[in-house]
Amino acid sequence: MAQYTLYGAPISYFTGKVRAYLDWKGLPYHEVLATADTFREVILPRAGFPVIPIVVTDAGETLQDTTDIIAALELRHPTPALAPRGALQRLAVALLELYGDEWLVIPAMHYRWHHNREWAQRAFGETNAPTASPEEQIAVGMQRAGPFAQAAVRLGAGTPQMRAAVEKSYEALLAELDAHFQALPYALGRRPSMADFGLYGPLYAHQYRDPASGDIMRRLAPHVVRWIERLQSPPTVSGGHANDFEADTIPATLEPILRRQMREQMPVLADSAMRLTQWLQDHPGESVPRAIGMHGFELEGVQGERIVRPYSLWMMQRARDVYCSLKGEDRTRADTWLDHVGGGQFRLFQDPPRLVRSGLSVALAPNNGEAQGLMR
Ligand SMILES: N[C@@H](CCC(=O)N[C@@H](CS)C(=O)NCC(=O)O)C(=O)O
Repeated sequence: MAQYTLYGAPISYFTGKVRAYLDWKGLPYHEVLATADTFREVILPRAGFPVIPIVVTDAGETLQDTTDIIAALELRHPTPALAPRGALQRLAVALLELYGDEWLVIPAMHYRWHHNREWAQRAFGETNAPTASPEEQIAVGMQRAGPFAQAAVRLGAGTPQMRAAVEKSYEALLAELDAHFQALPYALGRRPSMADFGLYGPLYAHQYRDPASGDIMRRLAPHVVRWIERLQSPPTVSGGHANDFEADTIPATLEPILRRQMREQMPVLADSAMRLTQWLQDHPGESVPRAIGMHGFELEGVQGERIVRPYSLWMMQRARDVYCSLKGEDRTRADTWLDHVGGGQFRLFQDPPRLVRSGLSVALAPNNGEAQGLMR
């Protein structure tokens, strides 16, 4: 008897993240396809807005947002442990989840909508209207896929020069990931952590499963393919305590990946924080939209434009919380490691006011964090 119901779809980035997590944890669940009917009858009434995935528990609670879903399930099912205890590993995990969720969405959307568009439109139609005729599915798919296709451009992959830069960066990342997974089975070594599920989101549904992207991955990164398949048929994990993670070190082969994140994503987050802080001052009492205008960014030496996403700063806050909670020896080790991977901007990040998640955006935390003892 299933304890959880996952409403999602094979084509969905964030469904992939939660599905891989549920499979590895061995939690009892069944998956329901997010068709148009499912959206109308279940997702909209429960979540209040159209989004996948959501998880519904046997007790009827609705969980939304993959980071919050996994955190809630981890509290209920602490073993096998997903979170390492060591300071450096906790920091690396939070950073890689931020990277997977909020940065690798750029290549994921670019490749889907600029290299797999017709396939993706058909897949959207089949998901939305599984019983319709192929012609109807194409029409439905084109309509449903519209906003997602535009998102590739809004997230940054607009001009031909920037699209080439996105591909250059992604192919280099694939080479770095391939070297890592050639050396080690999982991100932190011998057992999966949240870093694996964070990276699996962008890399599975779009980059492994979409046909043209899957060809690229199989050609350039066979060890990444094997890691994806390993996460889909998880071995039983021995033990189950957080201290099963190896000593608190970060594998050297992860360093180029974190260095890439620091170089590419951190300047965007720093500018987003400045803009959100200003926006909050200029719009007192207003709810924060999913995008607050556009800003410039740089990738592989190319200048582009993208939306400013407040939600990314909530994910960043989680990583900053890990860092800011470190004391003494742990802080010193984290600083040394961050400097080593080019993380000066992360260390010195100018945090916006304390945030809480609100749907697909954020809101100011009550008392702006003071009540939560989070003053820095
Ligand atoms: N941060 C959210 C993102 C969820 C999300 O973006 N889901 C996509 C499908 S993979 C979606 O339904 N998007 C609807 C939209 O962006 O309006 C999470 O972690 O759950």
